[in-house]
Amino acid sequence: MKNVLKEKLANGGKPIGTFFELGSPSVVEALGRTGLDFVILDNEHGPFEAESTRDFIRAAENSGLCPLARVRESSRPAVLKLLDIGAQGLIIPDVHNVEQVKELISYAKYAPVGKRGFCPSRKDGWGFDESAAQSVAGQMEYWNHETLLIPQCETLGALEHIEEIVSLDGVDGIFIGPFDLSISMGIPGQFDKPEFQAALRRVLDACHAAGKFCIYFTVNAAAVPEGFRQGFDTLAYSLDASVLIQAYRDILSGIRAAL
Ligand code: 3PY
Ligand code: MG
Repeated sequence: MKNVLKEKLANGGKPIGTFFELGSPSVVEALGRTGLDFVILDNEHGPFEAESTRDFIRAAENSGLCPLARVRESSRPAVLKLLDIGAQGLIIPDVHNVEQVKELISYAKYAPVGKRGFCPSRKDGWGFDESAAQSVAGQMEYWNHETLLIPQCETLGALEHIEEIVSLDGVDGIFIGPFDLSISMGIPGQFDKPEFQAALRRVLDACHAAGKFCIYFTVNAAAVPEGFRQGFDTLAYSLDASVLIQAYRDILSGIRAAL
């Protein structure tokens, strides 16, 4: 399936996504009616695994949302399963060094970029989609192009080696995890600190110098337009559950104030 998010990023389309934790395909369908561009099916902090994630991917595809997934861990099965069921991009948490990213590329990208294992699977209609009509080598090139590998920068190790990480062939972009990055820097949640802002600038500049995109995460809606002004290519805003709670709280407090 063509990666619409990748196209929007290439055209400067300022895509906006959100994390999905609530674990029901109906929630994905509902998110598809909001104007969001992508959803991140969170296998790291969310309660579900690959088998349920497949149903969420199906719901995203049917609702016009690009399905990204965050892997539960940096392992070959964690990467392969989510790609083979049709995730159009993988976000990889807890990256600490360049070697780890090289391993991830070897799991996620077919040769010659990596060593991804090949098998007809849901992503290509088990060998019956248009993409599967071409040679095996053609399919390998197609999927390397259409599937995004996005390591997170959320540790001091990743930050210290960010220029080398983004220069690797097979890394499509970086996702900054502000909570874990600030914790790793010893300034938990202090996103306004100059050293945190300098770290964001470093990652952003490294990504753009290497021709890669940079995603920022925020739970503050006002920080989304600000993030685009700072130069981030796309932003992930909050989580489905948090937004639901906030929306009900706001509506109920308005109702109660009017009673
Ligand atoms: C972080 O802020 O650490 C994240 O990974 C966002 O989910
Ligand atoms: Mg994190």
